[in-house]
Amino acid sequence: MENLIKLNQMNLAQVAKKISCPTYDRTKVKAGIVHVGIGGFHRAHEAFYTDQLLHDTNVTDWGICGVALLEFDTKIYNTLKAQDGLYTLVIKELDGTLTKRVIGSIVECLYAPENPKQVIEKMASPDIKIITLTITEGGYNYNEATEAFDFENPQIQYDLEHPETPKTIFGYLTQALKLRKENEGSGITIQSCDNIKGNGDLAKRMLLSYVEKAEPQLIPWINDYVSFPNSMVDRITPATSPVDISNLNASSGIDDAWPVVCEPFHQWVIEDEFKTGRPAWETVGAQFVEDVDPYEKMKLTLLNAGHTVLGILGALRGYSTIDEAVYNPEISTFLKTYMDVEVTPTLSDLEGVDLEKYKETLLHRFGNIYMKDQIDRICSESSAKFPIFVLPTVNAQLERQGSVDFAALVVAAWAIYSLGKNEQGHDLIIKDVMQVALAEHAVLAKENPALFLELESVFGKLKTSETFVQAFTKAYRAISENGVEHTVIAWNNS
Ligand code: CS2
Repeated sequence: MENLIKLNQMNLAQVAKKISCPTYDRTKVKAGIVHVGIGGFHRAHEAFYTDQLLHDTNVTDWGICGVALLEFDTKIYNTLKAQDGLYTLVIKELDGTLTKRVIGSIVECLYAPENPKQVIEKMASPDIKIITLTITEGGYNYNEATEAFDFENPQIQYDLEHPETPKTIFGYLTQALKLRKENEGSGITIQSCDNIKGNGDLAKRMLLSYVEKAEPQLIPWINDYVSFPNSMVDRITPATSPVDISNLNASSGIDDAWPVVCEPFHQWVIEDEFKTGRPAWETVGAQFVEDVDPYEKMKLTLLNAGHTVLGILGALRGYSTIDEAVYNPEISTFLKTYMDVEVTPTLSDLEGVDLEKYKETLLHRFGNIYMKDQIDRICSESSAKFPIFVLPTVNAQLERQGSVDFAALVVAAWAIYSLGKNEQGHDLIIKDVMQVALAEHAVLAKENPALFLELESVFGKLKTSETFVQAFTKAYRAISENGVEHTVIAWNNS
């Protein structure tokens, strides 16, 4: 692979002879957005939309400064930094064609663990009008059991004691907003891009809880000068595999150490609540609406929950990618029935969205055989995902006395999954901050399945619902005795 051209700003003209590249002058673009969390999802989505905007409109003040907040992000930071923020987006079309484009909207990169001050100052800088966040569902530090901010998190305690060298997003935002206020700076927008219902509202609530303890005098300023629009962000983005990297580089002749792969579908629905201006993202396909709730609810309970259903059942069954699970006819019938019988009735009051069409599109998206979306990715951090993706449907169904049998089967499958072996007896790679507690409860559940539901920070008060406990116990026993596939068949035919 000797003649590959290294992807970076200096080589861009040469790279452009091989692959579609930014045609705008990146050196003139300055950052107006700080984005925290520069993983694949951001780079397939917001950075993609923003690149298109820079390309189509020649604006120069809406570049992105990407921040790696965690030590875990060291590798991605080093890679992006070495490539001057450039990377290739590889879109895996439904017919197997690959659409490749170098994205140029990330014009700066910062690494917070090395230089927290620089990140705080950047967030407080007058050039920055928006801070966007992709910090994962668990990153909001919300405790399902107490329904409040989790002050017991040792990292939060650390931030309270070391305000100038924080580790969490809450410590950073507090210091940055404090500095902004001291500098008599303009207001700012904090925009969550995570898969959470009311993601802006939650970001605000959690931040204010922290600020109340850390810098209470800042609260009135935040209320007046900071907005937190809700948004719904959608594009399936598997983890980039070594094969994706070598295929791209061999076919294009460039050396990109970390391209991003994704599906063709993309959607971004945002509430238009920006304190000090925003990019005209609508010119490149984003939708600005008054109320994002219907879109969010639909996406979280159908797409993300659909992933969880396929992921957990598929993992136990021994599959490694989502398309394998969706092409098992019994599992896909199960998913369709779950969506029609248990989710759809809870969405009956949604206005402005076409549920039937959405469900149909979803099955095509899940079935994209070129994506090879990893079941390990989908099942990771399930303890943060179930409460957002699946349990709201369960609670709404219990309230309206509708069926919860399909959801209960998925939760039961998760309890068995948490024992750490699939049905072929192979180890499962479980990546979850609650892994130890999950494993302990999974063992207890072998004697008495309902004990799995004792994990209150995940299930809240669900264990007090007799209907759910019964459905869950029945499903747990059925899977333990007959395996996932037979149980799914039995449920499909019930
Ligand atoms: C997935 C999401 O992590 C998950 O469980 O459901 O990452 C999903 O691929 C994206 O939300 C798609 O927009």
